[in-house]
Amino acid sequence: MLRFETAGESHGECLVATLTGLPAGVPVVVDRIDHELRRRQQGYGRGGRMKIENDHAEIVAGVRHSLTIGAPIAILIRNRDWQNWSEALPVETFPGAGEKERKVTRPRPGHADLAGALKYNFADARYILERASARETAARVAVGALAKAFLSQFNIGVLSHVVAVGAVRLERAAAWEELVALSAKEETLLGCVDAEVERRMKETVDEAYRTADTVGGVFEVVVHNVPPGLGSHIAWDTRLDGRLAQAVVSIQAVKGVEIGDAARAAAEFGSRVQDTIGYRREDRQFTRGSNRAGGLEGGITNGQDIVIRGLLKPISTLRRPLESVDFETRETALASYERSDVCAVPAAGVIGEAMTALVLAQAFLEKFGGDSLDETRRSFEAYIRQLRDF
Ligand code: EPS
Repeated sequence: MLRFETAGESHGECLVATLTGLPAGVPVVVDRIDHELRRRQQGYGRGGRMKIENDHAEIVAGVRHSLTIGAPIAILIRNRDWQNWSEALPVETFPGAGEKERKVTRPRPGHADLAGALKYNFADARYILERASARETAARVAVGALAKAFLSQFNIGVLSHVVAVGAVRLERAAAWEELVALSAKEETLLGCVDAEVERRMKETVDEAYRTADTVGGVFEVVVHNVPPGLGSHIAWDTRLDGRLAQAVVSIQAVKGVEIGDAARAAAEFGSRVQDTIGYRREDRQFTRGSNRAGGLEGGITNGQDIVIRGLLKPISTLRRPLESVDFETRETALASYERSDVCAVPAAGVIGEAMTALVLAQAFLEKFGGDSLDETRRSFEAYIRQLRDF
């Protein structure tokens, strides 16, 4: 069973991730992981923190001579900002530590501050926001890059693009090749495949900057070349659509998930939303008239691209803060503000890719198993023969 965990506070020493269950023999290139980390740091609207950090994956276990060895993989990503926080967030307290604390006593509406402080019984939301912060997603992207490396051995690709920033939307489908070109770019603006729409998205972010506000949006993750038969209809928790939805909605600030054309389909008659079935005799392949189902039927991949969207609310840390209550005085007060991102939709897309790749690699290993990549490949190839002979 493939599983991962992360640890680390936003302004602590580092982030840590472990990934357990990847077969032995998967090629790992640290530069590829760093490329994904760099993609996550980018996008127009990112805040001052991204000028401090330059994320790099330090693999400290589970990979030797550029191959996984079947053991748990552990990755560290150091926080450069830690040097500014070592006295505010020490592991062991020290005389005078109280004066160095950077308390957050005016919880931000929309952040985990208040709910977390109540739950963990802290009179200061600092420890809550340190862990709730989207900084944690750097660790997810690092292990997600390993899941992608594994899936790429089977020619499966996972990429994303931005389909909306605020009210500005991309109104056409994006081709896989466009996503490939987007992901290879050294600089990301807003991660949209259409330059004109991206320009209008930028205007929306500029408006948020001007008005000291923030803006959300929608990203779309596409999984290309996925075989039919991953996930299963047999139980609620084996359905891959549900598992992917959980993975995407677990990303900080994501409040909604859409698979395929779900929102449009809900407003249409049934005859207009299904994907008709055809057959091509020359290569003995079933074909589909469209992909409104987003590659999933009955919680099983159907061989079409998986298409899953994450709906991001605007980031809750506002330069023009909203009304809150001070924990100490219980008086009305404006919420805390230090600094923040104004828009993080492209970054969320990269995180969505990582989460999707991790869940998909898990479903893939459930079906094909294998302690070594060769063993997984044998089982995969036998299944592909079964499909051909169906
Ligand atoms: C975040 C607040 C900001 C973001 C951070 C998420 O950090 P800071 O408080 O240090 O300015 O930059 O995201 C990252 C650090 C990152 O790597 O994505 C929050 O409160 O969620």
